[in-house]
Amino acid sequence: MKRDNQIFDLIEQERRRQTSGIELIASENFVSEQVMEAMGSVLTNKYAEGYPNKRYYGGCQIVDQTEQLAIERVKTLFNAEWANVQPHSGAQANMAVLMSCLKPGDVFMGLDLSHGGHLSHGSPVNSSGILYHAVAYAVEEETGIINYDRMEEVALRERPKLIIGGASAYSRDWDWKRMRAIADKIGAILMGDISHPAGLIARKLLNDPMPYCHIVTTTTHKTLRGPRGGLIMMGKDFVNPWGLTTPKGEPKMMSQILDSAVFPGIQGGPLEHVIAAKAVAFGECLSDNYLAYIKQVQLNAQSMCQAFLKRGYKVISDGTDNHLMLIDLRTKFPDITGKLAENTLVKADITINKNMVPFDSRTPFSTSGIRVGTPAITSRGLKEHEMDDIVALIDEVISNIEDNTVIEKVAGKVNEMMSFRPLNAW
Ligand code: DSN
Repeated sequence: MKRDNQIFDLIEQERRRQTSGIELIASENFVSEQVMEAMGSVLTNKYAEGYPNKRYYGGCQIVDQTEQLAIERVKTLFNAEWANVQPHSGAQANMAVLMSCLKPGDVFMGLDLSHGGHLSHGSPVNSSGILYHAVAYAVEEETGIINYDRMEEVALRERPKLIIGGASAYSRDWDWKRMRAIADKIGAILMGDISHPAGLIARKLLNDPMPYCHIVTTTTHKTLRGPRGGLIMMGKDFVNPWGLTTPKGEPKMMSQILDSAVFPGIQGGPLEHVIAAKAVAFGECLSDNYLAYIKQVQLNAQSMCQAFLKRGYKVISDGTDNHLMLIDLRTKFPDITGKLAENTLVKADITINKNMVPFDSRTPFSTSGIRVGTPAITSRGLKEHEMDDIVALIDEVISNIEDNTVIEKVAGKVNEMMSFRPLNAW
């Protein structure tokens, strides 16, 4: 077969873009060579609908082993009793949990999207908000931090059947114990979506949701530094609270309901090449080397946060516990939108994303904020003393938003800074 130069030339251009720039999108990362190798392997050729040793296709004896290894490794990593590693994404994992715990029209509660929540936690344009009745809790305007007393008030008033903790743009740790107490008061299921800080949680740098949440979901490609994908876990499996029984009349375990929701509920054949890459990533996450990496991610975020504060930027909640921070540009640059900042920084080879800030006066398409995270630059080998240099470059661009000469000069510095760094230096 003739090589598809059109596509491979574009892939090479993307490799160069990733290599020469400073990547600060909080949800992105650079995987290791072996994660990439597993993803690009012959496992992509295999159909394996079903679960290990219960498949609808022959020839699954090898992929049964890779999938089982992924399950065992992630259970060890998070101290979970049960895991399903098949969800194609975090949104799919969340969809499967909602389908398992709710009927169409049922009430559930998540963090307001404009306060840092996720599309799949009840946005009106996502299946979570279309099929179910979503209500929201929020952060406090003065502090930018979740007020759990207010959360409890919303829960007691709205009586959601499911409560979701977790966010896409929230820099503080979660009080899972308090959330479980709120859920227990109204007989709700508590789900923790730890997609963003999963790596910090796995290595005990943040509060552990596993003892408190009934169900935990995550993506595998953010701080976990694995392939793009999702998974569902339970610290402890439990009998479903709705009286559902198996064909033999035995009470159904929650694990059976969740497995059926993933397949055949919302997905067909699992991506066994991606599952093998997840297994490789989980193995890496268990290593001392990853522990050093994820500690550095947190240290870099704290250092970057200080660098923004020092230059007069408003950081929501005035700090960070995890790998990201949300900057409200209005304090320093009232006329510059997140969209303009994002587009201009891209010209300087610095990638961030525009983001709504709590109580934003602008729309999600323009926004008053930017979200910045350290997992990807930490993978490139950058250390805490280099965070100030990066923030200085960001500040130079935003302070000279219409000056192409300055922007080009910054791009040159960025390219020089990144020129000798591999994508994954660990
Ligand atoms: N969770 C989003 C992000 O944080 O970028 C993607 O869905």
